[in-house]
Amino acid sequence: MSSTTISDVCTHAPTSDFDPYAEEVLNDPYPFYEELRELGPVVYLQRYDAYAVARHAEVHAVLSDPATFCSSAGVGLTNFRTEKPWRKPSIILEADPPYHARIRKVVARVLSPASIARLRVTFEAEAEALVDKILTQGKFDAARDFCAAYPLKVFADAVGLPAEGRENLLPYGDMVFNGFGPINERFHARMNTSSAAIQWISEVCQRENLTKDGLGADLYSAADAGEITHEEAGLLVRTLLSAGLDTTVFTLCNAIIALARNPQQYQILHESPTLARQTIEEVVRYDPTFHSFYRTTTKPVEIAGVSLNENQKVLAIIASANRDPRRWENPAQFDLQRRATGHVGFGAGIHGCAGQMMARLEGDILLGALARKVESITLTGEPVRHFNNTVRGYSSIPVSIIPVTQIQ
Ligand code: QZP
Repeated sequence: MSSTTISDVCTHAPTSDFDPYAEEVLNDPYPFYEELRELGPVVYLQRYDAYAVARHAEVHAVLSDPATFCSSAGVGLTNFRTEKPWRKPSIILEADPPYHARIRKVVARVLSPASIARLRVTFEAEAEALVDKILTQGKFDAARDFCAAYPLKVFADAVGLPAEGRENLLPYGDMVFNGFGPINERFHARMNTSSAAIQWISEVCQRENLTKDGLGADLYSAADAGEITHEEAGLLVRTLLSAGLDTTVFTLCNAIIALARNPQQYQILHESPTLARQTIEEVVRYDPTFHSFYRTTTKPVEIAGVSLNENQKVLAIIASANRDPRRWENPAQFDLQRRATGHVGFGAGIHGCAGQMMARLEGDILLGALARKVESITLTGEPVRHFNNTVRGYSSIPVSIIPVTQIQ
C-alpha cells in the first residue's frame, strides 16, 4: 500500500493499491484492514477506481444515507448505470427508496420475529437430531456435516423447497457473492460450473414448485393481496435463496472455528448455553461472513473532509468496521460476553439484513443444542478455506467432539 502526500489529504483521499479480492487478502484480511483504517477515513483504491471506507464511523454513515450512497447502481463493483449486471438486479438489495420501501415492507413481514416464531419447534427438533448424529460420529467434517447440513435442511424446508436439487443452493449463492466483486477468474470459474444451478433456482422460485405453507408461499400471498406483483414475488423467493444459505452456513463455520480456537470461550458457552445468541452476535462482529459491498454516490459529497464526485463506487468494508479500535475494545479478541451490538455485520440502515432474525434463530438454536450436549470441540486437521469475492467461510473443518458425561 502507498499513500499520497500530506498536502492533499484535505480534499483528496490517500491512494492505495489494496486489492480486497486477492487470495492473500481473502485468506486473512484483518491486517490489511488495519492498514486501510490507518491510511485515512476514506482511501482511493486505484485498482478498482473506487473509494473505500474501513472505519466504523464512516461505514455506518455511508450505510445510513441511501439518498447520497445509493444501491440501485448495484452493490457490487459493476456500475449498473454503465455496465450490464450478470443477472437481473435484486428488487430489494439493488433498489432505492421509494420503490425499495414497498418491497422491503413485504419481506420484513414475512421474516418478522412474529412470523418466524412458529418455526422454532421444528428448528429445535432438527438441531437436537443433528447434534445427536454428530455425537455418534465423534469425528466429522463440521463444515459439511454440521454448518451446511442444518440451514440446507431447516431454512430450505421453511422456504418450502423440494428436497431434490438442494445441492444447487450453495453453488448458486457462491455465484451471487462472487458477483459482488470484480468479474475475475474466481467469478468465471464458478459461473462455468453452475449454470445448472441458475436454471434450478429459477424453477423453484415458481409458485407451483413451492409448498403451500412456506415463506415462499407467503410472498406469493402478498402478491395475491396486491402488495407486490407475482413476478416480484418470484424475484423475492430468489432473494431468500440468494441471501439465506451461504451466509448462515459460513457464519456457523466461523462460529465453530472461533470456538474451537478459543476453548475457554467454548467452556463459557458450554456452562451457560443461553449465551448461544450472544455468541452468534459476537461471531458476526468478530469474523462476519460478508465482508464488503459498494454504494454509488448520487451527487458530489464530502466524507470526513474528502470530496467525492457523483457516480463513484464507495466500498463499505463492514468486516473492518467491526474491528475498528476507535469503536471496540480489544477488537481482535473473540469475547462472547462482550456487548457486540452496534456491529455492522448485518449492515445498517434501510438495507440492514432483512433475514437477521432468521439467521439468529438458526444460530441460537444450533449452537445452543451443541453447547448443551458437547463437552469440547477440537480441530483434528487444518480447516480448508472457501475462497469467494465477498463471503468468507470454510469448505472443510475436521473436528472431534467429546459428549457431556451422562453419569455424574
Ligand atoms: C444477497 C438478493 C449480504 C447480502 C448482500 C446478502 C444478499 C441480500 C439480498 C440478495 C442477495 O436480493 O438477491
